[in-house]
Amino acid sequence: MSMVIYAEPDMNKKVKFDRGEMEEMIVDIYVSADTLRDEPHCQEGWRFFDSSLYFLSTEKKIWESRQDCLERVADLVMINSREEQTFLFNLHMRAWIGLTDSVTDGTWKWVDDTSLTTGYWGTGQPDNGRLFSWQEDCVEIYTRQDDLVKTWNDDICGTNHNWICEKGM
Ligand SMILES: [Ca+2]
Ligand SMILES: [Ca+2]
Repeated sequence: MSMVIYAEPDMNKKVKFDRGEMEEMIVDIYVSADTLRDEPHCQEGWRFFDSSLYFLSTEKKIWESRQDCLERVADLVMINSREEQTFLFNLHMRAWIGLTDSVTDGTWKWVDDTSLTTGYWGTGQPDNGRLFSWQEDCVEIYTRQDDLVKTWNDDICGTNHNWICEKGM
């Protein structure tokens, strides 16, 4: 049923299809849409941005919600660019991201074990819970700030938050 449409270099020349051809093309478009919908990467709950898929939880869990991501063949989100940070900021979620210094205090590592290069910390963060006596080793993105490049906070890993998983396409 597939067909090839050749574009004429002469833009003034109108391309004509008869009714049968048009109907066939319309069927083709619907079939393609169905095929796309059935692809695993278009499953419900995932959002697409710049060659990654993101799962936004509706539940809240401790940072080890990471397990949920691993079960989805993904991992907690790693924020690798300002564009990605902007995308996540615009979701207006407060959620765990895949960054922690639980191995060596003060050394921030992404879940794939790469070191943090550019962080989008909130003002005064990370503070390791400075005002209190606990350790804050896990990072959340939060939405109270207006400045989209100042939205991370280190928090206690045992706190319950939503979480965001990411997987590459
Ligand atoms: Ca990423
Ligand atoms: Ca903090």
